[in-house]
Amino acid sequence: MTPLSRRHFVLSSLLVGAIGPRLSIADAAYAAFDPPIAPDDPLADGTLLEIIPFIDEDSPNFGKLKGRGLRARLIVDLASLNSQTLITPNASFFVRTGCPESLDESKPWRVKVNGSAEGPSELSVKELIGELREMGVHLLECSGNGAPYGLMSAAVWSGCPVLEALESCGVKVDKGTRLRIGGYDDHTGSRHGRSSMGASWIFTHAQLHETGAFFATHMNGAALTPDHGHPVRLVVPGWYGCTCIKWVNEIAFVDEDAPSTSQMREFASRTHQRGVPKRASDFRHAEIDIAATAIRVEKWRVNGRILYRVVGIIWGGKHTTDALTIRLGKKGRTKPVERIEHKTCSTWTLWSHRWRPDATGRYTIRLRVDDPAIRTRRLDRNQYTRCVEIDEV
Ligand SMILES: Nc1nc2c(c(=O)[nH]1)N[C@H]1C(S)=C(S)[C@@H](COP(=O)(O)O)O[C@H]1N2
Ligand SMILES: [Mo]
Repeated sequence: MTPLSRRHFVLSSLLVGAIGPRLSIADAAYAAFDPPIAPDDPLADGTLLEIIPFIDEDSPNFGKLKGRGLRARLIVDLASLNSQTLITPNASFFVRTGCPESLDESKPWRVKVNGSAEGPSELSVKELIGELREMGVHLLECSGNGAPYGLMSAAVWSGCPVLEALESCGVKVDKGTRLRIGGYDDHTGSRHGRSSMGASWIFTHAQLHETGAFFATHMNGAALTPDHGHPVRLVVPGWYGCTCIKWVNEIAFVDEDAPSTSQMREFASRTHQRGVPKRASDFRHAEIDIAATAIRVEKWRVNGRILYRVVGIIWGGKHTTDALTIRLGKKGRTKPVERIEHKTCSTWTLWSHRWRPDATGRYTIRLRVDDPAIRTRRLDRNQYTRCVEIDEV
């Protein structure tokens, strides 16, 4: 740490004690110096006073696994994200559906290969993966990610691309092939909540090829944990988490007119389908469009005046953009986000924006991408907007 940031840290750590509940997210105080504040930024001489909480949002028990099986959730506290924590440690990675209690790993895991003209009809994980390779950093987002948007995390994955894995096991995958990739999902005996059982998704050869979909056995250098799909899961870069099947136990060759799976139907609206297509071939790619949200609003005192800094993230999409805009409140003007270097779509990127509100009151923080060539279905619908109450200007 530089002396400057250390000074800030001491002040803010004192404040954590002094202000209490409003700074209950102690981590957020650390995060507040990051993304880094440039030496020539007026904030460099300022004092962080507090993190303004978002209003009208649930405040779950962040970072703690709650519930089991289909009801299990671990929700990430985005407020504490900084440039050092953009890779989510395994124990903090979001969980949507815990390991089924009935899953039996005492026997060697087998992945069935059904409907293939050539090659084995069953594979061990070792046979399927071959030589383990690093697949890079990829963000996963649950398609049902609502405020406070903590069903999202990023990890460095290791495994093997689906097409390559199958080819090297002698399972031929032609260009016209459709594969249904299924995972263990028997939650019988546990309570389901609103989710239903059965987890498989159907992909075309082109989709597997273009996304670089891969089977993963490791995240951040360690074997997958039971809740993240041990011994093997699918990761489909750029697509919603509902396609990233955990506990993979079946790969099936299916026909052009194969019906959509129960998982596809369950997640149809959340993956932006028109209605609930009966056939898998009528499903659109479950791509994550570029999206952005604020993750915290910092209140600073700089030379005796109050200044706010909105920190947020941008993720998803296929191409990076320099056209992210922010609008603060109904009367606010739409402005380019002040500090952003968007260099990758495979994971999230931090941005920040200083703000001096004209008046106290309630402000909605709305992000947009000012580029008609970029599809932003969720931002267009005002998903990911957040609201703060400003009590001092
Ligand atoms: N077998 C199986 N795989 C599954 C699911 C499931 O219920 N069963 N849930 C999916 C959903 S909806 C999401 S968002 C991701 C979440 O992965 P994670 O819990 O490792 O973060 O797993 C996907 N894979
Ligand atoms: Mo999900």
